[in-house]
Amino acid sequence: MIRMIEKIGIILCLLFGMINYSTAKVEKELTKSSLKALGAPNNPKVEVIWNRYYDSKEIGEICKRISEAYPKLAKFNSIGKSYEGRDIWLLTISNSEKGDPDKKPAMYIDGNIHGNEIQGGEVSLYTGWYLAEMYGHLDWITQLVDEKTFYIIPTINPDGRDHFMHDANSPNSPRSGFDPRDDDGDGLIDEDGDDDLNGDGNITQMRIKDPNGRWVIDPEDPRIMLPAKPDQKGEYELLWSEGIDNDGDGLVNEDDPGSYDPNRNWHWKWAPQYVQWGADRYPGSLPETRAVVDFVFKHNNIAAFQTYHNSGGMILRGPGNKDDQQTYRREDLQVYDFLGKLGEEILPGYRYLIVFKDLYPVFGGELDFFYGVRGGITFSNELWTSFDYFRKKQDEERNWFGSQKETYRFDKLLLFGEGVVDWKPYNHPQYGMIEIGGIKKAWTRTAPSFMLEEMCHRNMAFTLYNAYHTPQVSVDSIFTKELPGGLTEVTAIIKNSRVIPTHTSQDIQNKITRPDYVSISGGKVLMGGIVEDRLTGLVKDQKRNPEKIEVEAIPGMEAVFVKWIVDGKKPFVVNVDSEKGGKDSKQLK
Ligand SMILES: [Ca+2]
Ligand SMILES: [Ca+2]
Ligand SMILES: [Ca+2]
Ligand SMILES: [Ca+2]
Ligand SMILES: [Zn+2]
Repeated sequence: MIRMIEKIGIILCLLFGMINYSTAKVEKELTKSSLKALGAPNNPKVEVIWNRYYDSKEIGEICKRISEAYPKLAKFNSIGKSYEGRDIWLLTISNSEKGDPDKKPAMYIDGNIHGNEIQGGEVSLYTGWYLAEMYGHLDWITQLVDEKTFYIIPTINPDGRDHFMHDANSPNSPRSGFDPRDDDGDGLIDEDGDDDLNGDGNITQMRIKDPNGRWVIDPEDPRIMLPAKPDQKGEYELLWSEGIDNDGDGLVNEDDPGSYDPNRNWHWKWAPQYVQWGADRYPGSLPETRAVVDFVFKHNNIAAFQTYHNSGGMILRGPGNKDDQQTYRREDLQVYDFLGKLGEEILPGYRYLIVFKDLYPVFGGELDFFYGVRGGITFSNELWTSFDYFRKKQDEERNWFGSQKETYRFDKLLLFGEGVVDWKPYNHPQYGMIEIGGIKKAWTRTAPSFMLEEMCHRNMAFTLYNAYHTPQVSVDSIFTKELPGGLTEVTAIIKNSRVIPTHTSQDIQNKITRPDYVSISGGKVLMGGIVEDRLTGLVKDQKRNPEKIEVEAIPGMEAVFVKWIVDGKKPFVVNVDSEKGGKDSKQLK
């Protein structure tokens, strides 16, 4: 066969004189002689370089390539448009030949809600790619893609992402989307953002020599500015972010594009702008928020949610504010703790934390929305941590300036200075002679290339276990007992073989998704109900429609017993149908 192809190749070469026969041959030889490293597909159908960052158009193209290479496993579409009209791409991964993906227990994954926090996009995309490529090669992955559905939205802020990548920015800008807002209330919109004065594609810092300033140069690394000690004479004043006063109001960079916080715009414990900066006008005021809200409301099968931010090495759960603590009940906290601790093991240097207690209060956050309104187990990972610099644990001694030293040290020892712009003089129209320099856009919050793939893989592994532990219902077994008068007592054991219940306690309390249904067919059902006490056999009768028993929830790793009195004999078929836990049926012949 190969000979044949070679012959055809040679003939084509002769015919057209332009077929690159030798390249094809070299690739084949390389694949044969190389040793497959574990943890990645050997010969991926879709080649993607995982040590770089992609803009929203490229993300769409990669999703498209995956869906074209694996039509059975991957679907690609847009859930809506951003303010500036970019598509919000969705990659759905599930084996569509093993059931409707929208009816299987599902895991939702998104990234990059904050415009500058881009690497969640790559982690999400890598997850979709890995699942499709490894399907059929690893049993555990194959089963996961057969049983579950992954809804993957690599960026829910494509405007912020693309502006971060293509425009001059600092590592911290833009956090916002690009729906214009008048930040300073002067009647002009987005009139004075940062300015890339030295044209290097980065918004760094400005400093000015000032004998009364309170900043000095670090004697160990002249690129670092340190605050003067209480008894030390200062040398410089810091003027913060690079720019000029564009509108002549005396203030520099006071009205950036957008300037709201997309992660404060959600319909759970939302608070207005004067309580929570960035909340914007009302929950769901942003088109990107609305697109995601509409999507998740149409997908009751989502049992677990994951969102990606940067940075800090955290596996965060809610609540976002302390007044919301009673929402997280004991039953759900057991699930959170189990998965959160698993995450700490998979992600060295990451800590499992609670937003309001360990970070800061958040009102109207996306994570609280997914748990509060949709009842799904939800985590947010803060990707990239200073632990990754030299794999040293955080301690009390390493304050902000301590870790700043490590940031520069890592840059010096491993990036060879690529992450920092050296201070250089600049003649500023408002300030006169100043100096510009500091951290580049692509350093401190995003991983350098050689660490990006590991970040993708480890974070993906965490979400794969979360997806694995979304509820999975089955009709475990059916027993019958013949009763006088041609009646039969049928008992079915309905199991959930995973850690997440079919309804979290938040879901039950707020009746978010319908009950699970356990139904029987074959014979006329006279009575039926859930067995409340397995020892005594006490049954709670369901008066209406006893052939379709409503079950509030099947807890994680537990079973529910359902009993019927049926006028008739075998065969019987028992079905279980759970919105978040999937479906199963069994026949007793
Ligand atoms: Ca303004
Ligand atoms: Ca610059
Ligand atoms: Ca101004
Ligand atoms: Ca400006
Ligand atoms: Zn963030």
